[in-house]
Amino acid sequence: MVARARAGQPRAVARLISLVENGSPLLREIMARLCAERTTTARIIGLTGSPGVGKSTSTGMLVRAFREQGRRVGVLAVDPSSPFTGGALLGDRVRMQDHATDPGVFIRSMASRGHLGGLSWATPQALRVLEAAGCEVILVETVGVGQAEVDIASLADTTIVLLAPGMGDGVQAAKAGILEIADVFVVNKADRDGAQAAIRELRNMIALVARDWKPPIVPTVAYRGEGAQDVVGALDAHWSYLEESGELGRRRLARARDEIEAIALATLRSRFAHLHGDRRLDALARRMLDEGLDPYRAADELLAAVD
Ligand SMILES: Nc1nc2c(ncn2[C@@H]2O[C@H](COP(=O)(O)OP(=O)(O)O)[C@@H](O)[C@H]2O)c(=O)[nH]1
Ligand SMILES: [Mg+2]
Repeated sequence: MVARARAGQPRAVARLISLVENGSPLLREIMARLCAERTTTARIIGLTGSPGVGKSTSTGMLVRAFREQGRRVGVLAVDPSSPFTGGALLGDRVRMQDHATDPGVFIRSMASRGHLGGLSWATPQALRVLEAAGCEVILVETVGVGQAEVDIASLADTTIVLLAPGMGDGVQAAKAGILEIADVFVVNKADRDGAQAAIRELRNMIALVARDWKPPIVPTVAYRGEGAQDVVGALDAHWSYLEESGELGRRRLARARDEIEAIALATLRSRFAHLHGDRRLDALARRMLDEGLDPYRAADELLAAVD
């Protein structure tokens, strides 16, 4: 299956990502092969923002732009908020229809179920599959809700934060800390009233943040494809900054660290899941109640016993 995915067969790619989604025990072997035989490195671009702001439409627009450059493109739509696919993601699939028959585009959606430890656990593995299939650029769309957008920023080389006029996003922006995570701001729906005001407000806020990289603000009308080249230009400028400043290496190292940590924690958690009702735990609880054992010592003994 890995060989077929590597050859770019969409069904093998889809199957491997399903295994990631379901936390298959085969993943250990699959990841070992993917890592050992890694030949290419994909450029990972995250898109985040409120529901309805135009992430899927913009993703479609960017896919078209990268395809025009002859690059193979992957799209991963991650829904961190619910264990159910369908719904919003179904709508996304309709918007991506243009690319459905293009062999140079892989589109997958993934629900990150709670028990997998969410985005941090599964997304890097899905990205690795798409990378192995030869994707040079991977766009990751995720709904900007709470922790998810911070997670996406730590997964991507470049994070695009989308806003739209009239969604009250300006105020939200400051609150949610997106000023820290956005590498590029896209003000979509620039065909609507209030776009210029939104851009002005954003520019004032950016001016207050001390960062090496000042995120550019790009207006777009995604459903008409307007502004696509400006977004690509902003992405390229950020990419150059990443390479020249050494930030690219730092981000990727941090990402690898996060992934290892997420797997280690998930493993620990699953080991402990079996402990509930375990005799060792019962015995320690008994000793705590009857023999004055303190909970820290008890926890130490438990940790020493679990492997
Ligand atoms: N007026 C306007 N509507 C847009 C634009 N881009 C997308 N939309 C519409 O906004 C709605 C939500 O878009 P979608 O891409 O699904 O948003 P997502 O939830 O962020 O993925 C759809 O009905 C789009 O057709 C735009 O530039 N201007
Ligand atoms: Mg969407």
